[in-house]
Amino acid sequence: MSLSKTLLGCAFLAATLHAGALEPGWEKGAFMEIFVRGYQDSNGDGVGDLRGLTSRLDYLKALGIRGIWLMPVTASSDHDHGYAATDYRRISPEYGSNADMARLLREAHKRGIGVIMDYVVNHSSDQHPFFQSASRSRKSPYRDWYVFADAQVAGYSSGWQVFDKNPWYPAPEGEYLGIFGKNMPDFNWRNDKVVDYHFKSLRYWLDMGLDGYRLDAVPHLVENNAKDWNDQPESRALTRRMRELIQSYPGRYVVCEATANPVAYAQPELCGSAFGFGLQYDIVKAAKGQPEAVRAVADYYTAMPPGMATMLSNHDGFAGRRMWDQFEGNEARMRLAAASYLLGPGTPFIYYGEEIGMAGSPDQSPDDELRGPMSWGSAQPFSAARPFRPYASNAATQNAQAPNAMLAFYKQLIALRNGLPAIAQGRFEQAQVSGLSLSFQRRTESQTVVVVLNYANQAAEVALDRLPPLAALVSELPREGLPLRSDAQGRATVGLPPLSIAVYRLLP
Ligand SMILES: [Ca+2]
Ligand SMILES: [Ca+2]
Repeated sequence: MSLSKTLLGCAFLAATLHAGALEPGWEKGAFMEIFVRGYQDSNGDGVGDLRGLTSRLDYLKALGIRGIWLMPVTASSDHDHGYAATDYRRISPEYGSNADMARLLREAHKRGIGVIMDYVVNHSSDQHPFFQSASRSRKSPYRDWYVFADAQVAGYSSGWQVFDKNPWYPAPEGEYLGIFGKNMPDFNWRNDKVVDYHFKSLRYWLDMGLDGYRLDAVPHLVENNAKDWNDQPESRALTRRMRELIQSYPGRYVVCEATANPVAYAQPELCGSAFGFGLQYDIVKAAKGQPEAVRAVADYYTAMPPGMATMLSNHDGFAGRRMWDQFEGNEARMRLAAASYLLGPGTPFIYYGEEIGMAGSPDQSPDDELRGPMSWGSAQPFSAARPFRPYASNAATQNAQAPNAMLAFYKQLIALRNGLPAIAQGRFEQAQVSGLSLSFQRRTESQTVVVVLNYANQAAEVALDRLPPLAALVSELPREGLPLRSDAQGRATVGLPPLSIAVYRLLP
């Protein structure tokens, strides 16, 4: 009795401390997706780590970041991206200790920054002790934790094609399912012991003060047969249960990777948030001056649920190369791409280094070029040693230390998001597309902001005809911009220089 009282007291204290740690609505601020291996090395081994990241929190705070998504940080066998997990409750020794994680959380909270962690739900590493046991013997207590063909009807494993591959692999005993490859065997989520194990692991980090999760590849949790393997009802039901567990803790945020159907997974009753894969291609095309893509961006924002997570690129090659490489260093067009999502609805995720115009690592595979060491500059570099992967090809000129116009612009955009509730939390309304210009309004009950983007390489006169009549608007971007007034019909015209952005706030 006294023990359970004590535990209750601890849980209450932890919840109280956490509830005060972050402002309500923090999850609508800008996030930074961080590959810890590539962020900051603290001990001179050429590999980034949690202490290194903690030492860079002031940089993130100064940038205006409100949330961090850590790519997997628990022990893994790949010694790179971390998605081949060998332990769900222990920080990878290369990155530090669980105590280092607790310290990162405390220090981030002091700066008003929440931290979410990648959680790899569908599979473990083939080196995970559970799978090592399961694969060696049909009598292993962990045999039913994974998906083996011998537990299914005869012929179950024939005729599968997943991502152009047969996902079944031979084990010392029998055949197992590995949707993402031989080294990442799928868990059997129909086994209650697996559910219980992962739910306890999720709680482990939440109890430490973690602010939520990015749940990896959730449409792949449960497969039914060779045809019905993607986005099955059972996978949705499990995703929903995980989201409910996580949000039984106050103030937590969950975002899902659900490439099968991001809009469905972003609904509040399912995951609540999901990455809007596809939008980033249209934003890049719009910023390169393709008119049909400008319309596509407007249509996407008009239709999407407010919980969508947006981005320009991430750690995966399929989502696209780093912005610098896609735009070949054209900073004006990169600024337009940045404004197209940082001033939009949803939760924007900046991929680390994007804010300084960091290029990819040279001579690497499409995935690896995206995961290079952060270009901090030569005064306080990523590492005193040779880094685990080559520095970005433009690290000498484009870094966080050199005078950097991109960084200054990102700070401006994020400051607008942090300072104007209509941008962070407001509805997306009154989108108007004309050629290569896009305007839209962001609105809460008490604030209206008008965003105007000129994607054309020439000056534009943009007509706004859906404003309140006789309204006064002040320029928020550029700061020195002239005020604007709508006529009795709610119309106004804005002159924009080539490849530029204007933001106005309606005076109440
Ligand atoms: Ca290190
Ligand atoms: Ca699966």
